[in-house]
Amino acid sequence: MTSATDKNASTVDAIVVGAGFAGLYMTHRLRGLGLSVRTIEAGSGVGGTWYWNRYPGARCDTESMQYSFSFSPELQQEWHWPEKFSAQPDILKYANHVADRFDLRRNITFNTLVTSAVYDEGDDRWAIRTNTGEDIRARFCIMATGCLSNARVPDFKGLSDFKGTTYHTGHWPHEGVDFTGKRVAVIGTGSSGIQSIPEIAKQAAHVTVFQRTPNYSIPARNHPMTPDHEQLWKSDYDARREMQRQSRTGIVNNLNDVSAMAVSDADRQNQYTSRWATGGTTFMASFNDLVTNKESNDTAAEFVRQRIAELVRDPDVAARLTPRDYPIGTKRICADTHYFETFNRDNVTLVDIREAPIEELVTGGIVAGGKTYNVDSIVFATGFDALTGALLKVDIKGRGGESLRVKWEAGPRAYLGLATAGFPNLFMITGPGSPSVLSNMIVSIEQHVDWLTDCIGHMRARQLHVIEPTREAEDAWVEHVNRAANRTLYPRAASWYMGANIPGKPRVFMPYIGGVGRYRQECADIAAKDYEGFRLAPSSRAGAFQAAD
Ligand code: FAD
Ligand code: N01
Repeated sequence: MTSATDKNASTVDAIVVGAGFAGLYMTHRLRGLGLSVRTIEAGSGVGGTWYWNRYPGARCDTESMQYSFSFSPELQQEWHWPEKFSAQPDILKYANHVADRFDLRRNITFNTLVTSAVYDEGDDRWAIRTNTGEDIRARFCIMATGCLSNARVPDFKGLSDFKGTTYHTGHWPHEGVDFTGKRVAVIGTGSSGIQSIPEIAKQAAHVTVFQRTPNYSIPARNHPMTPDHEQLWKSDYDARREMQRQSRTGIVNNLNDVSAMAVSDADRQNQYTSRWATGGTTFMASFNDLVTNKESNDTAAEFVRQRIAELVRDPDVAARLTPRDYPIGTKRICADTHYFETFNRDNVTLVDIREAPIEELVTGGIVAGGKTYNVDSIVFATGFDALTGALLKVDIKGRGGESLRVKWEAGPRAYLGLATAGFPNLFMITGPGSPSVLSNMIVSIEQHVDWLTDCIGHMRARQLHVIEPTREAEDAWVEHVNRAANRTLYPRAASWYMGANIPGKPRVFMPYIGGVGRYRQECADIAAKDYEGFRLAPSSRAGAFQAAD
């Protein structure tokens, strides 16, 4: 019999890959079911995103009162967030607190990468291998590997020729970086670039920003948590959490539930002005059709363009920083602290690499548009192989040795974004085909983990040991996800949602845009109909679930 506390057990009921928020909560719930669990984490600590992304300025842009676990009433009452949008060190502190408070570390093996997972049909178990040479067998394999965990440095010509220091925002050194007196290049102007550039510019001698696509960004207007705001949430947490769960994005954002075209010009302008003044990405909740109606979207985009023109002194620089060729919100909207104003500083230069493409890296810097920019350090704020990258890094083989990489060659296919046909008892938390990155991810993580816990509990009660979606159900879900995406403006942008940031990656809109509340209901309905679309079967062996102590 395997003990739930035994980190060294080589056969367990469930293996959880990853110890970010998803892996932590999954471990907690599976242990609560009495299953034996091993959680394997590549990093040396918990927290996932918040363990790896330690770049200057890193913070959440979902309000902390909402970007936090709801599963424990005590936890949410006890915890104090210092700011409206908390910084990375505070979110990491929270993840560590959760791990300690619920005694999760005893299940976690750190500094270990899962390299392969192969389904053994003779035994209905997954055979998992790690980079430390360990083999673990598990009934369930739960991939809590993260949607934005596979950091990517583009394959620039001459990459290894550069002799200065290089950093990726998603792999920032734990000891921090001192840029004092340094000439720094930042490549990339997504959320990570937009957060880090103002902070790096405060310290460095000079910052050269290499921008391929300008981004829409809303001032975060972050501030210390006020006792009133904290109390407002804590005195009403149950109801507010329920609102989050039933909402479209997992965020209570006071959605103005009317079309931007249904109001007068003055009312529309007032709505945008007021949201801009409040700050944050809930700007996109100004009207209910900003991501579905191009005419409405144009009004919001134009409002932001006008603000950029006001914030940036040099009109040429302002023009280059102004997004024009994709609808606002169809690449992940950003929230910033003095991003556009940073380009008014004497020590910041913008290089538009659409006009002057990066040709190569050389010993002393970057050559773009025929000009050499000499720098001491390069910061790659170039993003992630999102949604599928971390999953496909693991060599996953299902029934008949089918490879997940091969199955997903033309894009990910998963039923509910939770499981994929041919790969029994393999689950993905916030996988492609679920709301995941289009939502407050902690809400989506909790929903997936709770659903899975109920599902595994249901199986155990009925002595069922194998669950797998049917190809028909999966095809229908993928079709549903695609139809939902095509009703929106999202496919019009070359975004990482579409896989467009990775050369050769199939262009498929990966997350499910149906909305957090609707998706929750769809998952609940499927469970209520005896897990419609899944095939559940008893194992060939008896007594397959192991009791934990
Ligand atoms: P992760 O936190 O990515 O954790 C996955 C873990 O799995 C990692 O620790 C990784 O090391 C480990 N892992 C992966 N593969 C393997 C393997 N093969 N073997 C062993 N271990 C493995 N979301 C929001 O909703 N609101 C926000 O404001 C917000 N801000 C963000 C800011 C930044 C800078 C970034 C990068 C993302 C942000 N996100 C935000 C998204 C964020 O990723 C999620 O909110 C959430 O933290 C994801 O948790 P997770 O556990 O699913 O994945
Ligand atoms: O990555 P990104 P990120 N040559 O992919 C550019 C979350 N997050 O790390 O747009 C030159 O968004 C690329 O250009 P383009 C959030 O979900 C949240 O910033 O592809 N440039 C782009 O400008 C976010 O969306 C927060 O043309 C290249 C940039 O690099 C997600 O994580 C903070 C290039 C990459 O932007 C990812 O954000 C941070 C190349 N070859 C992250 N390749 C919050 O505030 C890429 N680029 C909540």
